[in-house]
Amino acid sequence: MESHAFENRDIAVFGLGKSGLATARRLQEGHAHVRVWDDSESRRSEAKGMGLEVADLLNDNWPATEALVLSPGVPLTHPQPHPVVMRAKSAGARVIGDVEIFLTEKAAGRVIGITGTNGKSTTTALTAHLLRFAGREAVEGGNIGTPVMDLPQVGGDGAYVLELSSYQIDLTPSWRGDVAVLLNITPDHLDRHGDMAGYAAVKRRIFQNQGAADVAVINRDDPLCREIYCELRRANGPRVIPISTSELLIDGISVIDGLLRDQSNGDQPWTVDISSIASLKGRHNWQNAAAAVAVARSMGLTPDEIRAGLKAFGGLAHRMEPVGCRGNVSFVNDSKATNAEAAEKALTSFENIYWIVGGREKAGGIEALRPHFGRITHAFLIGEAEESFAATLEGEVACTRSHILQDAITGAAKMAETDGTEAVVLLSPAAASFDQFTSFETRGDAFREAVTRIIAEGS
Ligand code: UMA
Repeated sequence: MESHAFENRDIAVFGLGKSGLATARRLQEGHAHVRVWDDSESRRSEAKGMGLEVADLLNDNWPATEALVLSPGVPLTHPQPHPVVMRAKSAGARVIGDVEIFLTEKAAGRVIGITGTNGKSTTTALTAHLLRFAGREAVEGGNIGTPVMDLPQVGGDGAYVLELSSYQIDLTPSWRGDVAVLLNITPDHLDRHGDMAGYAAVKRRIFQNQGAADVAVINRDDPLCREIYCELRRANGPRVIPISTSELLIDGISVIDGLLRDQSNGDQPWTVDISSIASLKGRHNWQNAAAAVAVARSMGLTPDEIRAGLKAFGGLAHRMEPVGCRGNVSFVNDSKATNAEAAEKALTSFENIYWIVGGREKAGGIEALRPHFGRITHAFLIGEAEESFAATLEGEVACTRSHILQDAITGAAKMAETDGTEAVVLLSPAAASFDQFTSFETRGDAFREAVTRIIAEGS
């Protein structure tokens, strides 16, 4: 996606991670005069190597610079604005993000924006998958990983499915989604938004500027979302589709005990049983499925297209990813669960669990998971958190100190195999990976590779 909005004009880009580099390059291809900077020396030299003009935006003058494109990870308002933000403001430049530029550059296609504290990556991936499975042109990007400026142009019937973090919404003053989704709002990133009210206000902006032709999908189960739902219903704004996993909705989409029921069009409901879809295990995934189905319906997909698409969804890597089965044992990679809250979702989705847990401990450890210890048959502890987690589990869950992932996998697979009934070997570490791996992805990849070998040996 070339960017021509700033052709022959001056623009600054601060933050040279994935999104900043993509934006700077697209702007440069579109003949803007782009100056870039990053607090990290190595990022600056990488940018220089790519032919970008590196300029000290913190100390240089800002002659005629119209806008500063700020990376989402750079503080805009809290705990305090980064000095480059102050510099831009005093020079009269607008401070925006890559999504703002994207909106001015996209030529055609509908824009679907998905936000929420949890579940937005799965919902984004599932929505794009449903559309593509039904033969539609759809691309996904944003917080999910692909910077929006790296997305291709889609045709008039195509769709951009964007996962938007609160940081990205905050940097997109003219945001408007043809379809906008709000999944939930629980405390997160409060350091960057001041307090809960500030965070919720930014999330609320996913529905800003929407008109009667637009669609708002919102989770009625979440208290803060319910307030927003009521406001939206009262206003003369978008068509609102509520979703719920706890109450049967006669004007929306509900998933009760795994049965998804859609009555969002107000006519005859149709249903699909998603309880046995491995990639959509757990109530949190039912909520994600309800949201994705609401979007798919509003994009004109038929119930049959949606049923087929849901069943073919493979899920996201490292998020309760089914890796395979051997005999009575299934193996699940939930390496993305780097804290107790995230691991809780996996623990409540399975029973007879052989749990691989540990890594670099986060505040609170695994104490919050105590109510679910009854689902765990045996725990295999790894990494720095080994002793601390063993102390929490003591007297409630039998443990093996495996130290490293490889030994935990071998031990868990062996023990689960002799279990006799259906069992799951679950990597859901409830801790960061950095003591033994470079990222949660490399930890999950190592799990997947080891399990693939174990399954191959058994067959
Ligand atoms: N930097 C500074 N000074 C600062 C802070 C950062 O110079 O004070 C520089 C860093 O040195 C680095 C760059 O800014 O070079 C990093 O920018 P960034 O953190 O915004 O990262 P990107 O690589 O551009 O990735 C961003 C999103 N990152 C964040 O929001 C923190 C990615 O979301 C997103 O996938 C990517 O754009 C593509 O759109 C990641 C994320 O962690 C997954 N998101 C948070 C979350 O999900 O909780 C919001």
